[in-house]
Amino acid sequence: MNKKLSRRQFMIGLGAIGGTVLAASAASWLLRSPSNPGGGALPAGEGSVPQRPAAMNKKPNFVIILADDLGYSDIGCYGGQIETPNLDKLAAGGIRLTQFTNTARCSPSRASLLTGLHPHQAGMAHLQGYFGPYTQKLNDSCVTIAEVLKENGYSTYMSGKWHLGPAFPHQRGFDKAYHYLGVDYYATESISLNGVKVDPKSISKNYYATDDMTDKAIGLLENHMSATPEKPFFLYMSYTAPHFPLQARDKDIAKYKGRFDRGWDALRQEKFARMKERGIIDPKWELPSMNDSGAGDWEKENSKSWRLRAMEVYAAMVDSMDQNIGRLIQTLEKSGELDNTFLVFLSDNGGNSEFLNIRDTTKLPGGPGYAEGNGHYGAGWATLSNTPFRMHKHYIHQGGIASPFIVHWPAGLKEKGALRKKPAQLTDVMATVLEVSGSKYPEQYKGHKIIPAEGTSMLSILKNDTTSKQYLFWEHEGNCGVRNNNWKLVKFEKYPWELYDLEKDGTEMHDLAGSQPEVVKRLSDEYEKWTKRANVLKKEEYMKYWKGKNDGEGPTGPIDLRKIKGAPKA
Ligand SMILES: [Ca+2]
Repeated sequence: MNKKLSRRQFMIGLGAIGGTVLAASAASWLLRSPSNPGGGALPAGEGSVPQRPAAMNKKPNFVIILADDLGYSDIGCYGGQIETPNLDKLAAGGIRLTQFTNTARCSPSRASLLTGLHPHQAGMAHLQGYFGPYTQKLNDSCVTIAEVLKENGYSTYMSGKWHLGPAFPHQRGFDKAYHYLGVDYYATESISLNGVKVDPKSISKNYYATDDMTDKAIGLLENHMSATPEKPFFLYMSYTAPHFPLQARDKDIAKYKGRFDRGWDALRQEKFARMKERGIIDPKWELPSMNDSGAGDWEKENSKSWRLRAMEVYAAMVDSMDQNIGRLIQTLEKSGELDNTFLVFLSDNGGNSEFLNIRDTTKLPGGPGYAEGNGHYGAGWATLSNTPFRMHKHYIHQGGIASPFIVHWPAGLKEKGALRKKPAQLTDVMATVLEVSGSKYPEQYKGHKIIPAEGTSMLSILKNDTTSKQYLFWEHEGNCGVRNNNWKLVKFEKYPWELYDLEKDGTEMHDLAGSQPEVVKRLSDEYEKWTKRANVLKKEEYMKYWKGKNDGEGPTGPIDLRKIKGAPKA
């Protein structure tokens, strides 16, 4: 396959026959900007998307769009500075949750999202690999949303990041899955379709991972509408953006030149005020200091130009993802399926403060994003991403686990643009999918007994902001937490429990553990019961299996808590 193929020829070569390419120029979902006059990232194609005949099955489709390392308030409709018109439009036509939480890290969050279990129950409490009973893959005691929906008559597709070890997605319920193993946004060597490597030579020279993942997803949807339009579908669109390395297209980076020049302190204050004005957060809440998240003051930052470039590239990565989401939504709209699609957008963990891995911080590599990969944007910008919350990816304080959560489903949710304040977590997505689709969750699957689903359907939250959910639980790397109504008990590994009243103090600034011992006891007892039920090991228990070294994905969190001003001493 040395000959360069068009995208259509390429898709046919991979078995996605019958698809047509969407005309990007006609897109109502591609809102244009001065720096992006064409609106779309890729050339326009020909034709239209086939539509499902009206008399056919009307079960809702599902599309879950997952961002990687995106903070709670990066996107426009959560008060952020980054332009995300397509996500904003979904929010304006749908519902936003303000108290949705993930599991603080890539693999655990993905495991919980897809299985409806806590990650420990699915074998994926840590990143893939490493830790004895925390296996290197989803275990046989869980089922994925794809497996459940496939058993209930759905076609199931995926494009993007998996990060759940073997078995790969086509072995866990996906009919067709483009699986991206790499993290480099310009490397074409690590894409497979249903486990078969895609020839890098067949991939466009204009390749950028976020665009290509979307292309592949659009191809899968177009093929579905041609080949099996009578069936409902599930698409898991799992972006790597804006996870490091910081790499984006020049035109997208140029758009953000100068946008962050005033630094994270001033921009965070402004965002905080905007979030209050828009009702995303409570006016009573206070803004923690940057030091509460291990970050320094902008004025004392001595690599400002490098930092600014990093944030401009990060913003461009999010902007690019939004443009691509626009193309995906346009495909759904043209096929006539958008209204009947239960579409979710969320992030797998909070903004990431892991250490910078660039030796010479005075160097600003040119070209598309950074020439030398693995750059991070650092704790200062991560704290801006997670405004108004404390801490970042890895941690169970709100900055680590708070996620944007947009649901767009015009056929089932009549209210438009509303905010919902009741708390929910990743396990609740499976429960919601089961209720919305009328699907049965199996007691057994392929001869294995399956752990009962953990979640509570979010449909009542989405419709009228009521919930029957009593407790929410989290654990990652020894950091842990439990929430019951307004009370949240949370701790850093090895440190004492902290107690917060999240209604009055949603940013976790006033620890009430000393004055409310009975609440601490009740919640900590529930937490201990949960750890036994959900196979949650203490860190010293799973660390005895540790044979590797700390390569940034090891067992040690990214910030030495002793360096955090005000942090309790061990
Ligand atoms: Ca992540």
